[in-house]
Amino acid sequence: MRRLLALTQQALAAPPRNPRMAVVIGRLLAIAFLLCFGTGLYSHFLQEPEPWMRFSTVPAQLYQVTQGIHITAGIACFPLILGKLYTIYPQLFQTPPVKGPLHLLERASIALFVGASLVQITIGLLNTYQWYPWNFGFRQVHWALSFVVIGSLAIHIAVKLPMITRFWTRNSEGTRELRGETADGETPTEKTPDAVGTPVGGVTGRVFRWIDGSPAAEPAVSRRGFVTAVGVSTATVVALTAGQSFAALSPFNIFAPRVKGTGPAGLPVNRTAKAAQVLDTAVAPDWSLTIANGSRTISMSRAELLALPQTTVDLPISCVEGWSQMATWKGVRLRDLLDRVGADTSQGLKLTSLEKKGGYRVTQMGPEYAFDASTLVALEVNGETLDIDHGYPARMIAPGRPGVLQTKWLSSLEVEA
Ligand SMILES: Nc1nc2c(c(=O)[nH]1)N[C@H]1C(S)=C(S)[C@@H](COP(=O)(O)O)O[C@H]1N2
Ligand SMILES: [Mo]
Repeated sequence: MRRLLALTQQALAAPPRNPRMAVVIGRLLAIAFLLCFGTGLYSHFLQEPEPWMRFSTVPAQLYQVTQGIHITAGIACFPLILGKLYTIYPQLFQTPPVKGPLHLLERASIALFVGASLVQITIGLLNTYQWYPWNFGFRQVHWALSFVVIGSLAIHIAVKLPMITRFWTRNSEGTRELRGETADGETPTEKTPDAVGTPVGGVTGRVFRWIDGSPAAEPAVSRRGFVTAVGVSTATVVALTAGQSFAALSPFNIFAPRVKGTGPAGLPVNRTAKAAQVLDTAVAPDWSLTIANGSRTISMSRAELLALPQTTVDLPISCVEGWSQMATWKGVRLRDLLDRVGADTSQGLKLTSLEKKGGYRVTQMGPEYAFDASTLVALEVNGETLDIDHGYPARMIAPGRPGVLQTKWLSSLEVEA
């Protein structure tokens, strides 16, 4: 058994499979994970704020940027994780498989880390295509898994810290040993494979031998070829998808599901009026928007809203799924309507849509958005009457908020006590 494991490890040896490469890719992955985690926390709390939380309404593109980073860094994790797994997977066959309780814990934490990360980025990617081939709530699972991923990442880094420091830079002790140098320029001593994670055959220039001592063919993958492959594939997936979030890359958006500039009024649609089952109610002649503050209630038709002073603002739709687009909105300042029912600037709002069912039929808006001068009950977009798919007869548009909270087909606004 031991011999079989050792043979397998030997057979899988290749120049990129060494601890220095594991550290180099590991660092990039850690950066990507932390970016995803930070921007993910922000996105989560925007959608499910604690009562005391207040958010910045400036710059209006804040969420567009944070969520664009979230999705783009998440996509970059695919080639990076595959590259990292490529460098380390011969170690799956290390002998003995388990050296003791601590070693078992270390290997279990890595298994958890790899498994959770792969599930996390996969469901995240499928979500950007609005494809849900599972029957659990995406948001809850993605949220819970993020703590498993970050927790096991912390354990992984702690356990590997000695190795990480040995291979941190090109001139770290371990890296130099890998190149066959020693710190004082003497002839290299025999490596201590256990301490560095068994770099079997992981040294350039070394003759590869089978376990019985016979020379083996040079591995087909050189270190440079490997770095190029990981680098190019990461750059490619980023370049071909980031255009959904970042306008400069828009012409190269090949794979991302949303294309800027398409849809009614040149703006993509996320949930259609048909899907939301508002085809009748949205065009009903007796539609009106109800605004209530305790017992003070007003009700306004679209014509009445159009007769009020109109404001024009440029604000983006920034979808949690990563796509975003700037648009020019025209409508009534929300705070003008709130003044009419005597709301004060410490009060938040409950928004209700005509939509029959769906997670975003009823949403909450904090006072920092409700009283911002650029938050509108929008009646037009890009110079046209709102299309029914963009929320006719009236929709909410506020700076810095996730697209899911830009409620379409408004029905009522209730000031919270
Ligand atoms: N009532 C309601 N409003 C909604 C949604 C919804 O499902 N129901 N989807 C939101 C989402 S996820 C986004 S990204 C934006 C998209 O706006 P658009 O379709 O006008 O581009 O609308 C939001 N408004
Ligand atoms: Mo969205």
